[in-house]
Amino acid sequence: MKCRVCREPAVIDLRRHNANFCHEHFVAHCEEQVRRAIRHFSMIRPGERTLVAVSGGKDSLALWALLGSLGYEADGLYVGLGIDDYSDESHEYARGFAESRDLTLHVVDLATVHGFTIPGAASATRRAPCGACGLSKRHVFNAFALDHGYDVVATGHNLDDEAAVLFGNVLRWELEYLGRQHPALPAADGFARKVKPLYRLGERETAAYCVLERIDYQVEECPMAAGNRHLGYKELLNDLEARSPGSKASFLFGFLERAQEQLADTTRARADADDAVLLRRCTVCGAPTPGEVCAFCKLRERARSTS
Ligand code: Q46
Ligand code: ZN
Ligand code: ZN
Repeated sequence: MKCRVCREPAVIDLRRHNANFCHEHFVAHCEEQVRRAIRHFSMIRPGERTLVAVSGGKDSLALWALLGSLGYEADGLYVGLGIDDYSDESHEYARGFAESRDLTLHVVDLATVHGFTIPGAASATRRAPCGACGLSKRHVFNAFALDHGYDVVATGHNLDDEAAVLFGNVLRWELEYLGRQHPALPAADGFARKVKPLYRLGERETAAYCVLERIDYQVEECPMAAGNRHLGYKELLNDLEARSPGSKASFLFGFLERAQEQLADTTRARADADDAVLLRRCTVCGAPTPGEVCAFCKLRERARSTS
């Protein structure tokens, strides 16, 4: 197995690209995929301040490292979810990476700052934890970016994540979600720009990148992920990919090239026609919300009062 570029021994084969790469050219390949993603969707413009959502896992640490090697100055934000040992350990990985590269890592601990944890919120709402977790992370990242003058929030969603979300949305024909599923969501009143610079890299690639670049990351999966629908979709898509390499990428990239824009236009037109979706400010925290109190503040209230 030889590297496609230099013919030296390869360390990884990427069937989707019909290519093998040595360490050096695999890293160059990862950088090129991220560079292309950023350029194609104008994700980060020169001089902008970027906040990376850092979990301590392979994707967010690979993202932080890749942004650095492409010359972007990015700080990290770690959100403490209070998921027992898993959270303590993930914080250690995030902190270790930041220290080793002399990067700034901000921390918002849900329990300390907001008085609840994700397991607590899940039992208070009697719903799957990932709903409360996703809502809390989105809220905290956005609020932190706005409060601290960051122009853009970058998350480590990779090709596998995005293809699995797309699969779920198509399965139920969630047109509104499809209209909003995009690697770069523009800033709006009360919302920072959100970008996913890893959407062209698969999870096998981000893991290999970390291993080759000696980035220590949390391998253990979140214990609350069991039963998460997306895990099932990922397995299905992996089977498909094994039979037909490139399927995941053509599914996701085809959607982005040929369908997303029309769906986004339809969603926008519907939102414009519907007065009910006009956003006001949350009376508790000031975040944009269609109601009086935003979903995060409602969740926090519920989780605190039952804990
Ligand atoms: S951390 Fe949170 Fe994930 Fe754990 S509770 Fe679910 S959403 S699985 S990325
Ligand atoms: Zn090579
Ligand atoms: Zn609020």
